[in-house]
Amino acid sequence: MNDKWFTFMEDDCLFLHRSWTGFGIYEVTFAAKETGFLITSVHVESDPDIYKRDSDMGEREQLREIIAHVAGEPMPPLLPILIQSKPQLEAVLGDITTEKVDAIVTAADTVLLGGGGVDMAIHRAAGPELRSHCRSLDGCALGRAKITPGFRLAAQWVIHTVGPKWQGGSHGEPVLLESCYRECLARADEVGAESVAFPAIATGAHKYPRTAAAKIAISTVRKTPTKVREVRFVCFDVPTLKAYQKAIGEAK
Ligand code: AR6
Repeated sequence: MNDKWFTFMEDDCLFLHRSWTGFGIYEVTFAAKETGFLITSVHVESDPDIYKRDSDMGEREQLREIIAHVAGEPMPPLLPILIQSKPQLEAVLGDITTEKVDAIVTAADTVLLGGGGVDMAIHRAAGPELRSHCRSLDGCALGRAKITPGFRLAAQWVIHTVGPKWQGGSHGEPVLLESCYRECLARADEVGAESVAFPAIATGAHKYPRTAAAKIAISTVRKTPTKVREVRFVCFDVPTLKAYQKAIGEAK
């Protein structure tokens, strides 16, 4: 610890927190190489209320200095660093079909042909081309995600994911729900979508308790490496919105 940074390691990850506020700013992961260690990823807090970001180059230099300070020795000058920011998170009340983001997520079933709830609303708004396109996808497994164009939607893409049915919580539901969020971010990264809107996956017909589902949504999006910069949780009712706002507040 020095006057600006409190640093600690957990497994292969170095955490750099601000000494005064305690806010986590950097998470740096390392991989062992024959000649030492290589930084494989760097996550930077991008909420401007917590940390005003420098340019990526400035950040790279700053990190090099901090890590050199922690390690007690200078870093090699051409160390490759992949800078990734954590996405900004917000929860809003609304209808996801009207969201002006790069990609919206739908809570689908395994055949991907537009069931009820948010999936039906998205299929209606996207037009029949979406169903025709989905027919060629050969469905989607539980906990996975597939991506299609948004057709008549404002969003360019629709990410279709299949959430778990709530069966009391001991049938793998949390792991499957977490997988839905990770898979959706992976699909978004594959097409370069930088803003993504999620509904409260599995909390409708599938009856996943909203508080538990919101916690998984927030924690998974915060810890998953992604190039997505903005994640909006679009809640259809006030209790769901409150659950998401609370989960976002607790995760800070
Ligand atoms: N915008 C935002 N959220 C919405 C909207 C909307 N337009 N409409 C509903 N929600 P659900 P699930 C919310 O049932 O639980 C379907 O039949 C809703 O209030 O759509 O994952 C599929 O075909 C709830 O908070 O999805 C599957 O078979 C959330 O979206 C099955 O239901 C999810 O509710 C999936 O069940």
